[in-house]
Amino acid sequence: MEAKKDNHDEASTDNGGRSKIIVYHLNNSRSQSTLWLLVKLGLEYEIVKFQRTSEGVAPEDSKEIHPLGLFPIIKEGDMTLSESGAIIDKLTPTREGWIDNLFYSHYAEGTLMPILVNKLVFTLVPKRAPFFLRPLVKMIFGMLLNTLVEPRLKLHHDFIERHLEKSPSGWFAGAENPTAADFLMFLPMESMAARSANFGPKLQDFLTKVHDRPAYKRALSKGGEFDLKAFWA
Ligand SMILES: N[C@@H](CCC(=O)N[C@@H](CS)C(=O)NCC(=O)O)C(=O)O
Repeated sequence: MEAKKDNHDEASTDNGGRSKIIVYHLNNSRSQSTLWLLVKLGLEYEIVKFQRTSEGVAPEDSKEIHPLGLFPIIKEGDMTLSESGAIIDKLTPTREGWIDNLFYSHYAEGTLMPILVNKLVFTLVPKRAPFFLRPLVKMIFGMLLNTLVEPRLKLHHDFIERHLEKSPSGWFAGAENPTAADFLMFLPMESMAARSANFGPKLQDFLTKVHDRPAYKRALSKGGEFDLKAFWA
């Protein structure tokens, strides 16, 4: 078992009568956003840490927690829940009604992350191809990246930059404080920043604002290693 328990030691609330939350955390993963939300909400939680294998995937025993073994996962009483969007909806006490909040909450995992995952896979395939096939595989996947993935990413990058330019606060729903959309957009933003040399100023401001938040800093110290550049090296 690679899981490691780390009891929560933040100043905590009584959790409003709810059971203590267990958050299953994988290094360098989406569960960093869940940790940030938990710290921000001041809920009592316990972290159980999992470490990526040398292949970069979750260890097999994560499937004992949830059959898919994908992070984040939370457990509260009898309920075990995965999917970062579902977790954020479950934990966020008030649902802010803005259309932008709704749109960006779904857009993050439904549209943007699949493109970034494509980019990651297309980058990894040539590196993992048998040595003698590598030049050919690299050429084919390089072509797919340049024709299918990069133009799409550029379109999305510019779309997000234009949206954030209109937000008075720099958060996705234009609210004074981060809402569900910001917690869900955080990981795709980090992934884009990890690889892109041309990362727009508003996107960069968004990440800087997140990084400067005390709850985020505490969540980072709780979660440990979080460096998405490792994936793109
Ligand atoms: N759409 C899911 C994606 C979950 C997911 O793919 N999580 C990654 C970490 S960022 C994972 O657990 N990967 C481990 C693996 O593929 O073995 C969500 O938002 O929770």
